[in-house]
Amino acid sequence: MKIDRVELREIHLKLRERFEISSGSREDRRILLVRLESGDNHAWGECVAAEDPGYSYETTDTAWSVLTEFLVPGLLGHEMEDARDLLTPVSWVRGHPMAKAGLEMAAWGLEATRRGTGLVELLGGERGPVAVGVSVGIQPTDDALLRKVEGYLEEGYARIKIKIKPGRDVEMLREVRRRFPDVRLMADANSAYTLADQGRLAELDDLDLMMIEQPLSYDDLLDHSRLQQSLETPICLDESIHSVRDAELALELDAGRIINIKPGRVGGFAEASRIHDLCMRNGVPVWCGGMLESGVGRAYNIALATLPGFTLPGDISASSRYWEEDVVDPEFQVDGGFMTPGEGVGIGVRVREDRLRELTHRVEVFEA
Ligand code: OSB
Ligand code: MG
Repeated sequence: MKIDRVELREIHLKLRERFEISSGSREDRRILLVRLESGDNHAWGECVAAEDPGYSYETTDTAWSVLTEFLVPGLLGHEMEDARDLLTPVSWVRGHPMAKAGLEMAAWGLEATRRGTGLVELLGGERGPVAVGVSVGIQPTDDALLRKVEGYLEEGYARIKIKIKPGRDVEMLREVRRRFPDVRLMADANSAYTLADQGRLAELDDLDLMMIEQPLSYDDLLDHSRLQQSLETPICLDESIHSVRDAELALELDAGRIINIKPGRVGGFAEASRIHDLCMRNGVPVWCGGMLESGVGRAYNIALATLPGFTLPGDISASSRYWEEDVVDPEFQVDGGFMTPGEGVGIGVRVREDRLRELTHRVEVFEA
């Protein structure tokens, strides 16, 4: 399958509400979409880079730059065997996994389209409803947080993740636990702590959390390992894992006992499935994280989460949790805590190109 045409498109989508995490907050998303074309087939993919380098060094603009200067020119006209080898000609490009993943995942969508099948089948997942959770941003008050959690529980989410930072952590979570004694609860710190906070973090052990996600630095495994030895609550790694090698090192060091796999953070589906396989072999549970994606990115996340090692609910929430109106049809819905992957060929849902045009801020087209 030859890549005949690549289109990069930046769309702007406003979140229904501001999303705050320990490293900053966001309301207006600048999303980079990728459209690959081969013969009569095409598919859309999404690059998960954020607007600022607070989560990763990659941003919408760095991804745009690396894609236009190096990745797309390196792949255009390339005859790929299957989606897994799309990136082979540009394997010399170091880093930038988010930019690479946008292309790589679109290639899986394209491959599925060409074969007349879905992403789930192409990946080898099991078609059916997937248990999903929701990630709740830092709220101005504990009362506001309790109301938010209550609303999401009414919507049926199978697990609630709460963003924390120093000053908004143990007491706040204790309130949530008191009010909802049986709910599956976890916390995500987005690297807001250091080992000096070990005592404070150990207080979380009383709250029956499923895990604490990425408490320490984004590039640190050694301190996570030290912290894990003193905590009963499992640590889940997010920012620290960019490849199967990172995951191997993390498991070797016991730096975390759960891994959040975001395909957009690890360079795409091929690397994501390698991390999944490694974790399954080692009995380490994984779940699929999110990056406030549009429906395009969500289609890939929900498909990945049908693999058997994804035993914990992911951050794969309904379209309406993020947007007034999504860019795919049908929109993603959550019913009784479950989401079902789209039934269509390719990515499973139709991308509304008319709506994309309305939301577009820049486009660049490359032809072989
Ligand atoms: O740490 O998982 C994270 C969103 C943006 C950046 C980082 C994270 C998140 C989320 C939201 O937690 C997940 C989602 O619902 O997309
Ligand atoms: Mg996280």
